[in-house]
Amino acid sequence: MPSAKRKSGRLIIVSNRLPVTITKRKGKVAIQPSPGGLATALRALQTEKEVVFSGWPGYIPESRNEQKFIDSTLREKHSCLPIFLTRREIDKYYYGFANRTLWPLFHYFTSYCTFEKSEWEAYQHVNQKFFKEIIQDSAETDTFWVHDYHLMLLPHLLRTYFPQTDIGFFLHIPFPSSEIFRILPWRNEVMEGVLGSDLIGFHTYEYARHFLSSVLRLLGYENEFGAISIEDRIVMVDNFPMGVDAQNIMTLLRQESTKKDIKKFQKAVKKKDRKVILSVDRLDYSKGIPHRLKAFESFLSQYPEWREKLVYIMLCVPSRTRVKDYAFLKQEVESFVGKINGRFGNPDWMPIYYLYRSLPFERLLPLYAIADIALVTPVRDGMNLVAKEYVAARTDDSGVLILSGTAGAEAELGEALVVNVYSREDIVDALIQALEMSEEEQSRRMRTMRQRIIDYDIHHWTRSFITGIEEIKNLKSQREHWKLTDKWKKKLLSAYHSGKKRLLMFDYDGTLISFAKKPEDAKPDVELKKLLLLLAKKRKNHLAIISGRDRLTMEQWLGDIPCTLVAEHGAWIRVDTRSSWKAQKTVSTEWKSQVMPILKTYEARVPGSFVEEKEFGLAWHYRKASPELGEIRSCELFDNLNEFLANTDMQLMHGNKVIEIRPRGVHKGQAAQNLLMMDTYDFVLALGDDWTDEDLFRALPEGAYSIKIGYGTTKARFFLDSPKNCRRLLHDLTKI
Ligand code: GDG
Repeated sequence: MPSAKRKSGRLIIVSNRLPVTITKRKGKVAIQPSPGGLATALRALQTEKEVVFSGWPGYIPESRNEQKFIDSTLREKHSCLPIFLTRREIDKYYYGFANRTLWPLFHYFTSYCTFEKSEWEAYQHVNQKFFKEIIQDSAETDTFWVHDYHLMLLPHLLRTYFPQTDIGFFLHIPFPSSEIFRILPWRNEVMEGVLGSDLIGFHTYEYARHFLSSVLRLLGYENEFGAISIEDRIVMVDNFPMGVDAQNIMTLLRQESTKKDIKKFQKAVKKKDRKVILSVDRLDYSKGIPHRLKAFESFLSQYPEWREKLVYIMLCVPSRTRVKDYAFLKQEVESFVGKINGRFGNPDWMPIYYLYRSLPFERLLPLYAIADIALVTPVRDGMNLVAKEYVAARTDDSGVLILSGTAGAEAELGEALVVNVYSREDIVDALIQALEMSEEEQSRRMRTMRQRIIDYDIHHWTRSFITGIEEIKNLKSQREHWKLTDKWKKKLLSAYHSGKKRLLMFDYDGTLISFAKKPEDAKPDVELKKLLLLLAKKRKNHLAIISGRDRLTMEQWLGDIPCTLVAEHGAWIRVDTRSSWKAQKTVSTEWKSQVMPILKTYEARVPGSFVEEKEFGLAWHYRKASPELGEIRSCELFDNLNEFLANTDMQLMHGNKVIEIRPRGVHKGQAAQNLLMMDTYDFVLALGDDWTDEDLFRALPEGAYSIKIGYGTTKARFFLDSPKNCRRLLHDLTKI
């Protein structure tokens, strides 16, 4: 494979298709860069970073020599790393899994979905192929930006090969509700594939929310304001609404050739002052074309006075013609257009100008310029750039945009006439409102939208996404800084080694042992008991296990270890095996009889949740409940109890999948202070995972080693990513 000029720290844009068009005429291959807002905006980033495109060139070479020629030309002259696909791969991966499974599923057309194992295998194979080809020509210092539903497995593949590299993924189509996504037999693989990224972008907040909800339900990963912690990585999910190249549109409109075309078109279709309605779509079932035609037919029959006073220009761009649903759609649309033209047309007037072809962008712009109304009514659309291009092209602020609420663009174009595409009446009403709208109103609506389109253009979009990746890169290096690296671990072990009196304070659940679905299942295993015993028996050590658990469980599970046990977050203490349990604070427990019924109601309302009664406290656990219901109800319960317990001596805590009520002033920090006063320690180590452990970290003297297991805001000095790594640290301590 000839090597593209390699510079470290490049931005590699990976998408199904390269932004080039390859044609062959009279035996000669010609390669042209494809125009288009996205490719231009990405190329514009060249000034800051070398940009390389990787993807299928859209052409199957006829010989090895031809492939070699295309390959080297693309590398040398177009900054492209081509991935050549065979006819079979294109059929099964592109037309198959991508366009007959993911596309309809993500657009809520479940009845159009096929779930063919061989197509899924081809999808995996092509994602692997992309991966293998890309790594041959890239380095860990490169940044990868993977695009769209064709390559959802690629981020994970890249992550396993380059653990430290920066990877972004952007989905151009909607991400459906988790109820729809879970239909996919290979949902977890697809999800894990995408989660290999550092930054995952969607057009709208809704799609991001749907994605986060699927991640939670299917894989159990929670998020904090869009940040998901997966082992020692952080994955950020956010929305980046894509824009259009508004400046370029305005420049093209000022060109003489465009002005000429506008005049020509006006003469041809606007004669007799006819109003022009325009739609521009790929011929795709997600674009709602039949719904729109039905509405247009109703409009013509309900408002005969408008006949001959308008024309509807309908540009349909051929798309995925080898998928059978698309071929049926073409037939359906064409017969409908014929029916409407036949029913309402006359030798002087055709209601619909139907164009089934692709036009160069410069020829499309005059259509935007002459259209009084743009009728953009997709059934479901990730964003819809046609709506934005129309607005950008209305340089005199005239014109009306009719837009369906199910297009992502609706989130930013609220001044449009927003319609429900399934309601014929809605579209008819919007058409009449648009036709009768005053110039002032048109301009008021259009001006606001146009300014937004200019401000948030395609360049703004590429830049925000790249900045998003940079921000995560900084976050990653900050995390590295706080991580208990080998260097810091060595320092800790050496301080432990030279310590003469050492206090070790360990939390139990989530620190020494991983969480289990049922609290009673998180028993200490043989290895853990052995490690704790070894540490407790060292003459210089004072080991304390400080937990929120009740004293009975602690006694049963850890009672034989010669260490201090602290139960119920510090309410009870057993100093050593010779002493008995002592309450740290005596408080009344009368409140329990009032709070218990409230907790029981929630136990009944949230399947899988349960109430735990402790001597001084009560806890409602929801780890086993449906994650979303659990979160909603827990917040509700927290609010209810907060009011109820105000002015009492009880304190309310929202811990890790638990709501707990305990006496005020009893917390792990208090317990730690009591322990610190028992002797003079020259080495102090505290381990914890939960926010209840933050009290413990806060109470530590300067120089103490405090480690949070897992990530999140903390007072601890260091992070360790999991109980598994915490266990490793205990092993190392026992070896000293
Ligand atoms: C996917 C998502 C999301 C149209 N006809 C011609 C032509 N076009 C250009 C338009 C526009 C683009 O194609 C169409 O973009 P859309 O956004 O409307 O739709 P999809 O193709 O389905 O795109 C969509 C998009 O990705 C971006 O993330 O918005 O939701 O489905 O730019 O101008 N261009 C030329 N000739 C034509 O005849 N040259």
